[in-house]
Order: sequence, then C-alpha cells, then structure tokens
Amino acid sequence: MEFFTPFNTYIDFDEFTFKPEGEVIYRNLSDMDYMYQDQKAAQKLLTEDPVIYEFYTADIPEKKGHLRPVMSIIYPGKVGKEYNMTKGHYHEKEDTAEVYLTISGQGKLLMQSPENDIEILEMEKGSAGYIPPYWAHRCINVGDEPLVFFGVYPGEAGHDYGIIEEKGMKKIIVEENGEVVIEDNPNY
Ligand code: PAN
Ligand code: ZN
Repeated sequence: MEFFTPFNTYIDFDEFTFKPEGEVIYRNLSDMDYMYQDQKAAQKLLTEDPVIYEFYTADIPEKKGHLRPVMSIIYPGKVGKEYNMTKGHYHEKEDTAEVYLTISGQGKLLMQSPENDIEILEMEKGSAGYIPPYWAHRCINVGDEPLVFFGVYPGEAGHDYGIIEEKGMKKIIVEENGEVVIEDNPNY
C-alpha cells in the first residue's frame, strides 16, 4: 500500500459542515424519482426537483486497508406518504461492514440481508448503528429536521445499487395519520 499522511477532518455538529471536503455528491429527486411508490406525487415534485440528500467524503483512496469517512445529510420531506431516503445499496465487496453514527435528526436505518431478512434500527443523536457484512442499507428521515450521520466504511467496499434500483427494498417507511409506519413494498 502506498504511503499516506495522517490528517484530521472537522465536522461542525451545528452547521453540519465537513472539512476539508473531498467529493460532495448531491442526490436530487430526479436522480431517484423512480424509487418512490407514489409516482404521481414524484412527477409533480419533479418541477422543483428538490435535493433529497447530499454526502461528503474525504479524499481517501477506495482501496483495501483504508477507511473512508462520510457525512450524509437527508433533508426532511416526503414523496407522497413515503419519507425522504437514500437510494440504498449493498457493498460491491459484500463482506464489508459499516458504522453510522447519528449526529442529528430522527431516522430509520433499514437493512436487508441476502436472504431478504429485514432489520430496522433507530437513528437518533448518538446512535452508532452497525451494518454487518452482506446487509443492504438505506436511511430514511422520519423527522422534520435534517437527518445527519457520519459513516465509516472499508476503502474497498464499493457500492452496488443495482437490485435496489430495480425493485427497491422489501419494506417501505411511510407516514399514516401522523405516525411512522413500516409497510411491505407492494412492488417487491
Ligand atoms: C454511505 C452512503 C451515503 C449515501 O456513505 O453512500 O449515505 O447513500 P447511498 O449511497 O445509498 O446513495 C455508505 O453507506 N457508504 O458505504
Ligand atoms: Zn454503505
């Protein structure tokens, strides 16, 4: 492995800045509108094309031996009755884990095993959710403020969005009469 110099990344826990910024990725609704159940609501919102979430990564090689820190911010909101969420993915190198430390907001960490078992962890300030190897993971903002979390994953993990882009995950998280409800994905 090549020589690498130690360095700090600074996260502002009030302003949610991440410095020095490596790559910043913005996901607008138009990047994932097909992932929401209510296509009428999605198409209507597309005229505004809101940023659903953004994430900040440090400039660290995507290679075995390294660890990549990431800060993600999911903005509050819904598409129809479905809360704003990340696309979700399996790691391309499936036997790699990840940890998500929630900095602010209220969310759900939805995970799905290769056997299609579902596990859901609460995300709230101070929760450090463990995503074991092989589990797909998606975060859902069920609150009314930004859901901000810091993650660390192995450099070689890679991201596989394929299956989730095709049919989503087995469960969806929606608002029903003001309550957060977990439902079966009708398209699954
Ligand atoms: C995270 C995610 C980030 C965005 O850094 O990549 O929260 O979610 P999507 O990748 O599903 O769009 C992570 O899990 N990295 O492995
Ligand atoms: Zn991941």
